[in-house]
Amino acid sequence: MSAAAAAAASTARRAFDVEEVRRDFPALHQEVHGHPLVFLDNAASSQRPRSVIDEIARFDGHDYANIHRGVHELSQRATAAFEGARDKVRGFINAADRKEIIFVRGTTEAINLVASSYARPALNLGDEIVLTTMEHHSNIVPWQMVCRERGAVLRVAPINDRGELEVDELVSLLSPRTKLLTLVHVSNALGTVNPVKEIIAAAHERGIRVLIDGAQAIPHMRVDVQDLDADFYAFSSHKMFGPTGVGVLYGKQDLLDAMPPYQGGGDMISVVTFEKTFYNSLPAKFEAGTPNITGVVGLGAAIDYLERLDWDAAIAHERELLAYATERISAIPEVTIIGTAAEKESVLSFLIDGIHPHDVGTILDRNGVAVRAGHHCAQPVMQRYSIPATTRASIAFYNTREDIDALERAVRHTIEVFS
Ligand code: C6P
Repeated sequence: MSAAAAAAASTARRAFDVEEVRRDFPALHQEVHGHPLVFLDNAASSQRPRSVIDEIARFDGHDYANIHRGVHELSQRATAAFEGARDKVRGFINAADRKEIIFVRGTTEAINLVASSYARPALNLGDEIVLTTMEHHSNIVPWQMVCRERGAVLRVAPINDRGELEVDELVSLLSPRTKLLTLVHVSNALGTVNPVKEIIAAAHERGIRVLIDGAQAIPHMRVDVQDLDADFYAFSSHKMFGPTGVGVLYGKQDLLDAMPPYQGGGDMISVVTFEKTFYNSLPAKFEAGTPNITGVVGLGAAIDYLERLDWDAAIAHERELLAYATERISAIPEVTIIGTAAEKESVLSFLIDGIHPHDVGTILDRNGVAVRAGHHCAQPVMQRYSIPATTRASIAFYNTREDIDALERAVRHTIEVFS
């Protein structure tokens, strides 16, 4: 981008004003059980701004048709919107080429794609895949499945009591038997931010490729896949203010080119005969069948929204809120915070003495405060702490100090109810 274009883009970006930002999110302005909604379940799915909701309605009402197939006007408009979203994703994560952006259903499918098309052909008896204790089930089970099939094994890097990865121990697990290292960028259960750039460099020194589960990182930091030098990076639209049912696998072009297709079907072929089929080039090779066209267009609209935000200010606001929430909630004597890493984003997981997290979540809900209670699809994290579950408040840039105050009041009320 030229200096003049960069200056124009930065002036076009809005200064961060949380009250103004909140006006963009219609779902935030409602009462739940007679209380103003306090939405602190953003790590599960974030709310969508009006611009995303409107763009989906406009596209569906005006430009919708199947893509890549039609010679007619609507199909061409829909194809342009779909492929335009790919360009937006490329720019958003600074991928080198639009061919490196594969649209999938979400982080889960992105990881399954790599397990199936990258790991399965590479794994032999006794080979290893290295991951960490703090992975989401989506970044455990696909590897278990493919390891079982190929006679390979998982090696698991430990975390310390604060919920930080033991990086030296992880690096010591990397060996000539390691066929892939896969780890989460930001833990959904603990909020820990892993030093992925440093870890990727250590893996690359040993010739090992790395997949990063970026589901919880992408809404909270600027991710630059080239700067990280990630080989694969997976994320979901619905955690970054876009619609559900769509996500992205970023992969380096040479790796994706060398991988076999994940699924067979329409769009991923160039020539089909009963004797032999020739596959399409990237990215179509990995996008068999009619995709979630509207979802991809909605993701593009979410990126447009995020590109207009003042990210530095939004991130600073979120960090300030997390620090405030940590201070307020940890000051309650009955509360224990699970996950106290030095580098954290967005997530406050906690226990209240003698009260099951599901009961906490239910009473918080009665007070208008939406949180998640459970194992957060990260049972090995719960096993690490010998607990069944936590209550998890997760912050987005549209939350406020008043939201945290309401959370604190609701937590104190919960303790009173049970005392
Ligand atoms: N975590 C949560 O409440 P999908 O469902 O495919 O969009 O994302 C799966 C996934 C993978 N990795 C991480 C780190 C995640 O946090 C998630 C989804 C949600 O924490 C739902 S379980």
